[in-house]
Amino acid sequence: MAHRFHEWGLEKGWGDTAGACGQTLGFLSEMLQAPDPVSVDRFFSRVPSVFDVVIFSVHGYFGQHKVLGMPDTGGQVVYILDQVRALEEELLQRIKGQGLTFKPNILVVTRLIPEAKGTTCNVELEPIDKTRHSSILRVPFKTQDGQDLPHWVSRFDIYPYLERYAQDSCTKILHILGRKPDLVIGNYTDGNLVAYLVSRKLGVTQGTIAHALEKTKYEDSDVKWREMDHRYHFSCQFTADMIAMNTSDFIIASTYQEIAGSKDKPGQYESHYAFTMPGLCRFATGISVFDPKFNIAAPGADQSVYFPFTLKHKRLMGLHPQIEELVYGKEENDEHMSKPVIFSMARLDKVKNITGLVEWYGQNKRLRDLANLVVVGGLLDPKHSKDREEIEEINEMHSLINKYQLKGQIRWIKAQTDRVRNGELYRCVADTRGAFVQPALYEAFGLTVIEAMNCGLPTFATNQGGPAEIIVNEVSGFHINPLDGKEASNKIANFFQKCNEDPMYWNRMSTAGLQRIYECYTWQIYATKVLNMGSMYGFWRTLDKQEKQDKQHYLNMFYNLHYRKLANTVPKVGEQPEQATAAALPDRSATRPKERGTQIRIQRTVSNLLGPVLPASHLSDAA
Ligand code: UDP
Ligand code: LCN
Repeated sequence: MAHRFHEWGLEKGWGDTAGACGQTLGFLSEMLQAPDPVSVDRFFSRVPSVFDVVIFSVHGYFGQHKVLGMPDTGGQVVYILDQVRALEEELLQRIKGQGLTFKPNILVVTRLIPEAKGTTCNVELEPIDKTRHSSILRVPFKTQDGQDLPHWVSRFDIYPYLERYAQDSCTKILHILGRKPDLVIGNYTDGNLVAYLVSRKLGVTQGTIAHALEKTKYEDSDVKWREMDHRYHFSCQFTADMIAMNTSDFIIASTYQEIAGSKDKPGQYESHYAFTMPGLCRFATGISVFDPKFNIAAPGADQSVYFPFTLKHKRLMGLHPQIEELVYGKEENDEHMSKPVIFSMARLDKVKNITGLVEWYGQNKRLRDLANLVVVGGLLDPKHSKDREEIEEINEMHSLINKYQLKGQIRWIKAQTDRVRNGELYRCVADTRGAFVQPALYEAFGLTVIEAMNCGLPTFATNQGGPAEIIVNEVSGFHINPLDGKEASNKIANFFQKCNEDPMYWNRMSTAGLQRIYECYTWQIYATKVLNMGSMYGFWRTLDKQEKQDKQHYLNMFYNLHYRKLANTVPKVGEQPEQATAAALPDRSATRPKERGTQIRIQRTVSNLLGPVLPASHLSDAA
C-alpha cells in the first residue's frame, strides 16, 4: 500500500489503516471541490505538518511547583503547562492516526533565573510532569558584560534583554531539537516578540497568544503613555505588541471579547487598530480584527486537579486539617465556622481588585452578617515584596482591614503555590455552600473563574473582560460590575439570602456552572483547535509568500529603527537609561506636573509602609 502511494507521488502520513487513508483522501477531494471552513479544517486536521513545537513564555518565575502567586507569575504558567499536556496528547494521537512513528517534541522556553527563590527556575532543562516528550528550557538574560543576570526582572522592564535572549534561545533550541521547529508560539508581549525574532530567523510558522494585553488594563494608557512610561514602559510594550501581532501567522484568543470587545468596551485587539502615543507615533491601521488570522481557542482547567466537590471518592481528605487551619486559623470559633465562605484568589496586582472586594465587604453589613470572606493573594508584609504594585496593595489591605474592623470576619492568606491543595481549597469552600468572587477591574480571561466552576463553586465574576463571556449571567453564575461595589456586594448578599430561603438554589447554580464548563472550556477542545491552526496557517504561509514578505520587510524596519531605540531607553537593572538613546523619547517637559503627582504617590506609599499593621491572627502566612 505504502509502495503504491509512493508511486503516485504521495508520501507517508495519510493514515494508519487503509480506511483512514481513504478517508483522508476523501477529505482532500471534498475540500478541493467545495472549500468551506468545515472541509478545510477537517482536511488540515489530518495533515502531518506539526511535530516539534516551541512555546516562548519569558517573564515571571516559570516552573511547575511553588511559583504561582510570585511576581508576574499567574495564569500564563498554568495555561502553558496545561496546554503542553493537551497538545502532546493530541499530537501523539494524530501521529499515530497518520500512520507515522515520529516522536513529537514540545519545548517551553523561559528565562533562567539564578536567584530562583526556592523554585527550579535556575535549572536549564526540566521535563514537564505528566508528559513524555515535553520540557522546559531555561535561557538566562545576559548583562552588558556577558554575565548571567541573577535576579527576577519585572515584566515591564524586560525589553532591553530580549534581542540577545532570542539569539541565545535560538541556538539552544536548534541544539536540543537537532532541527528547526515546525511551529513557534509566543505568549504575552515578551514571548511574542521573541517568537517573532526566532521565527524570522528560522523561517517557521509563528503563532501569538497575548493572555492579557496591557493596553486596555490602564485607562488612556496610549494617550498618557508619557506619564506612565517610567513605570510601565508602554511605549516599548505597545510597539512590541504591534510588531508581533502583525508578523504572526495566526493569533489565538481565549474569548471573542478579547478580539472585538463588547457593546460598551473595545476588545483588547480592537484597541490596537488605531491609536496614538502623542509625540511618539500614531498607528492608523495597527491590526484589523477582521483579519482572518484571528481565532478563538478557550483554555480549560486541569480536571484531575479541579473536579467537583461532590466526587467524594476523589476528595483529598488528608489535606482538610491544613485547609481548615488556613481558612479559620488556629483559634476556631463556632460562629465564624458556621457561615458560608466568600472566596477569592489572585495575584495582588491593582487590576485584580482584591482590595476592592475587601472594601465592598467592609461596607456591606448585610453581607458581613451572611458570610465570611477569605482571600488568597500576595505577601502579607510589604518588606518581603519587591513588586511595586504588590507593595501598594499589601499596605492597602492592612489599612482596609483596620478601617472596617474586619477582625473575625476575614482571613487573608498569602499566595498559595500548591495547585493540588488549592483545588481542594475551592471544594472546601463549596462544602460551606460558599461562593467564589473574581472582582477584577479587568480580566483578560480568568482561569480562577473556570477552576472554581469546575469545582462546583457558584461564581461571581467581573463583567469587564473574559469572565463576562465564560459565565452566562444568572444562568451559570453572576456578573458583577467592579466599578459599582455597592451593587456588586448587594448581588452577592442577595444570593446568600436566596440560598437561605431556598437551599436548592445553591445546588442549581453549582450544577449550571459545571455544565457550562463541560460544554465550552476544556483543554481537549483547545488542543484540537490549536494544532489545526498550526497546520492550516503553516500551509497558508507558503501560498501568501510575496505579500507576506513585503509586510515583513516593513515590520523588520520598524523593529530596527523604532523598537530598538525604545528598548534601549528602559533602564537595565542597576543602570541608568542610556544618555544617547534617551533622546529617542521626545521632550518630557510637557509632563512635569504629572511627575510631581508621581512623587506625591511615592511619598504616600512610604507613609503607608510605616503605618500600623494588623494583629497576626487575621493573616495566614502558611505556605
Ligand atoms: N494562583 C495560585 N495561587 C495564588 C494565586 C493564583 O495558584 O496565590 C493560580 C490560580 O489558581 C490560577 C492562576 O494562578 O490558576 C491565575 O490565573 P488567572 O487567569 O486567574 O489570573 P492571572 O494571574 O493569569 O492574571
Ligand atoms: C493572564 C491573565 O491576566 C488572565 O486573565 C488569563 O486567564 C491568563 O493569563 C491565562 O490566559
